[in-house]
Amino acid sequence: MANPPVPELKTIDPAAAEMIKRAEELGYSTVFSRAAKMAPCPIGAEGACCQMCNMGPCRLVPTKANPNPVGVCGATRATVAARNMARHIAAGTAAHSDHGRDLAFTLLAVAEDEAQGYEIRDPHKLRVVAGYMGVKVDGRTDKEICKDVATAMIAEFGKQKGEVKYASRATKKRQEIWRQLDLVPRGIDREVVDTLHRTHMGDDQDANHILLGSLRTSLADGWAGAMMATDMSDILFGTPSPAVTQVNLGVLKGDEVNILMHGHEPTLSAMIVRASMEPAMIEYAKSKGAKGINLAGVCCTSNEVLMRQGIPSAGNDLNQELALMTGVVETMVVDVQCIMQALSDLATKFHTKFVTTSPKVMITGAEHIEFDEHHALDLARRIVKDAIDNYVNRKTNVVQIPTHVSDLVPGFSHEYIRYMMGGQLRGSFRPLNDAIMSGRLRGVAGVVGCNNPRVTHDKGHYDIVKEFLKNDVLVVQTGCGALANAKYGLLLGEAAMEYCGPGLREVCEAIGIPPVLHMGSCVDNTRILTVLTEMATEGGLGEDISDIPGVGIAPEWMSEKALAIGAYFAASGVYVLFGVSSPIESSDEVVKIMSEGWEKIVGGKLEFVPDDAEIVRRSLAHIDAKRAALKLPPYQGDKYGKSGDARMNELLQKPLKERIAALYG
Ligand code: MSK
Repeated sequence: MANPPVPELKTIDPAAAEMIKRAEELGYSTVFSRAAKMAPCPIGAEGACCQMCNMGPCRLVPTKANPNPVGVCGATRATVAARNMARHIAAGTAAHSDHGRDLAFTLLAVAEDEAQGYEIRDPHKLRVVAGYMGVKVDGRTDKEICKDVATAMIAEFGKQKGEVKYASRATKKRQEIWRQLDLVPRGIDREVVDTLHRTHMGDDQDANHILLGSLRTSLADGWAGAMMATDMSDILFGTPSPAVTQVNLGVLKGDEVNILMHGHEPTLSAMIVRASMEPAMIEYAKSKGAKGINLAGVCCTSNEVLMRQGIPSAGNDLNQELALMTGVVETMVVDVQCIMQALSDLATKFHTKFVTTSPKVMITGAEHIEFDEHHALDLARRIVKDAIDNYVNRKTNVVQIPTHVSDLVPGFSHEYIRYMMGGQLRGSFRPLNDAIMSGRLRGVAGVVGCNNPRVTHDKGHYDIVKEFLKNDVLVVQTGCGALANAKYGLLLGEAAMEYCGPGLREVCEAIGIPPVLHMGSCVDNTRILTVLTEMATEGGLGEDISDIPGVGIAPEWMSEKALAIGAYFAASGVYVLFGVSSPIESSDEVVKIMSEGWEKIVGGKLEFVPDDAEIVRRSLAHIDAKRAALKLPPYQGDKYGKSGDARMNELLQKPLKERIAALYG
């Protein structure tokens, strides 16, 4: 099936709808209008276009006369679809992991006292990570440990032989499965190169073998590059714990200097937060007539500063242009990934400065202020000061800020989840496992990933998660999916009362958590792997991630990083479902390999299912099948009746005598 056309209803986000309408009135294009104009190439969309060499590109479209077309070199539809998929996974792995590499160099600069503005914010985590990396801690200073950890992390990228160190964090059973299949990554860069090499013209032509190679490459992301990136961010900027903040376009302020931070990396954004809070900078903003400096994020840079510094978010991926359309953004500063090129032109329609900062990312028309971890605070001060200077250029006649904002509680790191179930001394995953074993929770789901204008903005995230809550499935979210449901109040404790089944509601009330836990940016999907591993080792739910009644969903995926994430979750034993459309639709053989084939060998699989209701149906069927395999009682939605709080509210309406009778019989 080719990519679906743009849906009639472009978004369920009222703020986004208001700004899409405004763009239409002003005659400005957005991702929504461009998607409507540009039909997807049906051949590329289903993975049937081969561009690996200059004898093509070959379009492998079956006809009556030729039902099994091959390329000029003889490549089959299966080979072409598998090669395309493998290259996507390699690109996604490269992007996430390179983010980790940059953090490793910042960590090293901190250890050598050469990183202006940065410090070790979580020395406890540094010591935990040192343990994973085989770095000695006894009798050593934080800086000494930090230097060895950073050096060991950097070495993981260029390692040629052996196994990446973080693979040992998986369950014993998982490690055995990987070793038997030769799936343990040797070094991060080596696996990316391996996939790029084997998919070059004239190399690997067995679809199954190509895809097996791509699984190892994806594991270099999930169990190395991205997992290390998460840990290093925690060491440098603090391990997240819950905070209250806000999301949606209404976080922008009409009377303050607005700076939007967009992309993925926490390094420069953390310094911008610091610079914007300096009293001299605030005074400078006031001297220009602004009431203050207002920071907001977009996409995953937003998730990074949202969960650590409580900086509000202007929204997810498809909100990026709409935020500029408010006319109040003095500067939009971007780093890497998910940054639309259209922003550059759109910024010129307003007074907005559009600033690129990564040595890897320049965009025509943007001002480039290159990030350097040695002088990051000075660079951040320059960016903030330039934004303040730009405040006087704001065209007040084009200002329109939607009023919509929602509260959310982000910041559920796996460390905090463990802590909230027993405190500092008795923290464990036992209560969570017990809740699944008793049937209070039917299972768990990770609903993650992007937005995509080929489907209604945020709708897949919202509809699927609400169904899970109704069915007593505890949900964790990252990336743009988390920001989507934050807009609709699902990342708040109150959501438990409104949407959850009785078992889930009871668990949320007992622990004091929302039923949807924000676990970070898209790099932080690795936190979910850690939670699943801890659940598997806690006991009662089998001995590996593949035994747990759980699923992973990306309802509105669009990036190659999403495919890398989907592949490493499948390789870790998770049933993964992607929405929108299938990039392997052209080959039944490849569809079967990534579903039944992968399930047989690694216990997890990756399927593309465009219908949200079908995603929920397959997910719940899988969760129930896993419960049965563990010999747990079958899930019964009405078994737990009313939760404590709901029952108390009802009882409080009754006369005292009736209340006592109801409670004590
Ligand atoms: S930002 S990769 S659109 S989640 Fe991480 Fe959002 Fe997807 Fe980019």
